[in-house]
Amino acid sequence: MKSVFCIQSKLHPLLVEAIKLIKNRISSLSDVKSLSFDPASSEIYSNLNKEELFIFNEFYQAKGFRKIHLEVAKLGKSFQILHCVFFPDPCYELPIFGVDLVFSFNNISAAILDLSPVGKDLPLLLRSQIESIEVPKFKEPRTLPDWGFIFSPYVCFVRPVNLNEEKSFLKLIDQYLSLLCSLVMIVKIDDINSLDMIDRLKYQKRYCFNQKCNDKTRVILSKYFGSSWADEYIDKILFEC
Ligand code: BLA
Repeated sequence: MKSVFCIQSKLHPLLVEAIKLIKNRISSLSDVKSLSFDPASSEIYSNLNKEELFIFNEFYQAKGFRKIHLEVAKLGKSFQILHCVFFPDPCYELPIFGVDLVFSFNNISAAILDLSPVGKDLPLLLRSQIESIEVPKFKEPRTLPDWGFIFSPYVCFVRPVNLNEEKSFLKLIDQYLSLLCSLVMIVKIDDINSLDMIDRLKYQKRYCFNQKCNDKTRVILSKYFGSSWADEYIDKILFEC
């Protein structure tokens, strides 16, 4: 499989930087291995009215994570999207890391980042660590949709208005990932049949179920690839659980 780096010349520089920092964090994890996936869903190329469409997917597994998914999509001239989710191994007391960067006509229209709980709250230690991060004040915060109750109180959902804010958002991605990567080394590992593990899996399913309620993702994918393809892609690739 080609790496997403091969297509970076076609991408917004901020997106390229985000990919780099996420990949650096992934390679810092223990026992990282690339998950092989059906090539038909790893690299998707298409054309619509002479507009080039592509979606690149990379999947990894590592100690503490059952699936790490990094996706970069370029849908014609209008949209560029970075989507990344670290789904934890439910035996580990770890949150779900998620980031979505949506560029519309070369401007970021949505930047969202969270460490989402897989229980009633985030673990206490993580909460105190996140609170020590200095979150910059973004000028255009955005309102979460109804299904956004799956996110933590520390979710950052903004439209960065200038380069400064774009850089601040990148820094925050790295800080959240840094916390997650240190946490994986010290958290408790529960037994595969433990009640805690079963409960965390239930929360992962709830996370995926609610992410699937994001009509904006469905609308965009349907516009370019048709609605049944979009539904299947959302179910099987983006939020399979
Ligand atoms: C919003 N997601 C969006 C939007 C688009 C996409 C077009 C609207 C942008 C805007 O309102 O300005 C599209 N996102 C995609 C597509 C993919 C994608 C096509 O990932 C993949 C191919 N979404 C996630 C993850 C999170 C997430 C992991 O995939 C959170 C960590 C959140 N995206 C999210 C939220 C919105 C959004 C909360 C705003 C939804 C709304 O305002 O209704």
